[in-house]
Amino acid sequence: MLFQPELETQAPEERAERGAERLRSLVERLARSDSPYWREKLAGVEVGAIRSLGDLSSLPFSAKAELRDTYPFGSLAVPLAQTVRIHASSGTRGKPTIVAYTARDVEIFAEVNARAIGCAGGTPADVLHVAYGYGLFTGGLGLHYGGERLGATVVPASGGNVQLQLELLADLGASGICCTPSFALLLGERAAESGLRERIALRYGVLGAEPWSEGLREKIQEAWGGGFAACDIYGLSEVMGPGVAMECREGRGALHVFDDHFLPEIVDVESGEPLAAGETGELVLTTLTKEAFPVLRYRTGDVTRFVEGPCPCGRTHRRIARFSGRVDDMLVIRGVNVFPSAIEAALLDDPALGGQYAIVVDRRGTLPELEVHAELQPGADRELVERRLRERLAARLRVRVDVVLGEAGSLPRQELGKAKRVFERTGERDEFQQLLRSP
Ligand code: DLL
Repeated sequence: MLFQPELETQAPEERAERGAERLRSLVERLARSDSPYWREKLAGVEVGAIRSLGDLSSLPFSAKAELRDTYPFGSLAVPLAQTVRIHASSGTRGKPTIVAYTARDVEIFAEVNARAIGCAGGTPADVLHVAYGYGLFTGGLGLHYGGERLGATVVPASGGNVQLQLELLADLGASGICCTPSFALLLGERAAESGLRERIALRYGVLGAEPWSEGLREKIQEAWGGGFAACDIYGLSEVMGPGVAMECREGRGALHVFDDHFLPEIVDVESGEPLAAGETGELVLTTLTKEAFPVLRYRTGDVTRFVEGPCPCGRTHRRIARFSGRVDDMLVIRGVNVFPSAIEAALLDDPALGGQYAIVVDRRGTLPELEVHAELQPGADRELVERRLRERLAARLRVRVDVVLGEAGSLPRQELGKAKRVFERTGERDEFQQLLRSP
């Protein structure tokens, strides 16, 4: 369902014209703001020289480290009294970044998430179960406001408490669920075990906040049955939260970037130079309409490419491919670059394996070694699957990988937050063993 049909199907040239006006007014606003961060960054930038979106590449980048250095409010572009809400990035890579919203920002946050839920097939008649964490994390409240804005009946379930969540999904008749893909799979597994699966009639999932492969999508869709569409939602706190880009159920494989609000570029990771259409690089985002906490050419660290051509859903937003990882997630194993997402894809291509896995980087020797833990489906031949997986991983990654297969259900499940898949093992500390030992 299109929540804002005129805006979502607007001719790209018209949107670009409006975008250039918005960009000009953003730069003007930031250069005049009270924030020394913005005044310094924009010193020497001539606002009059910004005539079209093509001029974007002449503007300076902003980076996560700068936002962290100006903690908490150094890059705030309005007086704090004009803001109505605070969120924070999850802080898994250091100190959290504080982000703030004006009332207008909260309105747009809700609008883009209403669009996103519509992309997955959501309607105002739905009961929508939101199982992203509520709190400083943007996921819960972002999709909550989006669901309400769409007119759905929102159930603010938040994370954890799997049994209660399953009962609510069944009793309240939810058609849509918003949560991380790993939690969608966990709920699906437990629904089957507890016998509640038959009483749950989910049609779609708005799944994101962590990378996930096509293989995991298949597992989730299998767990929830034929009619369930698992759709990918992308976003980040520094730019807004969820609702920056969303996959529609008609054109799966690519995400619509809501580019009337968030302007995407893809640049070379090393040089920062814009890449040609179709080339893979780092996604850079500029917020065109945000008031409190705008970003200019923000280096997201997320790796993707533009996907050209019209989408069958009729939306005209620029599309990007699903994410292959983060610039800083890349493991370097004996000189070879390995993205955890490539390991996930290789694992989930094997029908004899479940959707849970863990990657251990063993750094006890001179050179790091990779160890992959996964779960064998009941009845599968362990030796055969182990050998098959070892060979597939070696062929695809070009490094040797140790494979350890356990029974279905033997790996720890995470009920809160983003799935942690990569664990470090050093002489002093073994994160994976610690996890296995924790209750
Ligand atoms: O994860 C916002 C969000 C909430 C998105 C709910 C989607 C759903 P942060 O905690 O700031 O914000 O983390 C942002 O998570 O830079 C990506 O590396 C990663 N990420 C988010 N969505 C996806 C996705 C929220 N669909 C960081 N695929 C981003 C891959 C994703 N990675």
